[in-house]
Amino acid sequence: MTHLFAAQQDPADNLLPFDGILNDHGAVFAPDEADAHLRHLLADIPWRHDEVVIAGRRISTARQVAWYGDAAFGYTYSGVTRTALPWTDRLLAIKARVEQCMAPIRPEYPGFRFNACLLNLYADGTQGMAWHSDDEANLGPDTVIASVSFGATRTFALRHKRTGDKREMPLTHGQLIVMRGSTQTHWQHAVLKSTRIHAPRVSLTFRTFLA
Ligand SMILES: O=C(O)CCC(=O)C(=O)O
Repeated sequence: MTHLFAAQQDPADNLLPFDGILNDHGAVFAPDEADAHLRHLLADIPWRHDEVVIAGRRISTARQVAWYGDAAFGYTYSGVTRTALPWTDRLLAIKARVEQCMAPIRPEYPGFRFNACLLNLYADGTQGMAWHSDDEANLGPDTVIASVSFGATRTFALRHKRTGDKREMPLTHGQLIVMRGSTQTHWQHAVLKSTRIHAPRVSLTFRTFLA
């Protein structure tokens, strides 16, 4: 297993060996700012258990989610459609910081902006996210996904669909990573479970929705 980094990375570095781009911006929120975001997100977001359809049966996940966007988009994955809630001021402020951090890659994406965000709440390490790619048609090809973490450090893993190559990295309080290029076509990602983690983590995954 290759660990992606031990020390702070240059956000311009690509942490994937091939077939995609993963940039690590490190902690882009100061600890007190990140603490305030975590506290308010835990209290104010109308968290709901996610639902997936497996073998024709609708199953509720342990993890909770919320889906926000510019418009009441319907977002369908794992056989279930969710309708976006309107942005809150806090989410817009976090989004603005993320977009500001991504300024160096803007020239590669003329007119680019995020218009939606899927939030995930993991109450503790017993809750994770299974291997998947964010390759739904309404995200388009070579989609850009920015992921911000608040709360407990969790291990984020990537696995190449053909070669099985794996990468793992800890995602810490206030950290921003960006997946782009052909990452969603060639790699799956997951949030690994651990019985040693007893605190919550919230992730915000900003996306550009085409419909
Ligand atoms: O919580 C995370 O960091 C990953 C979330 C994720 O994989 C997703 O929303 O598709």
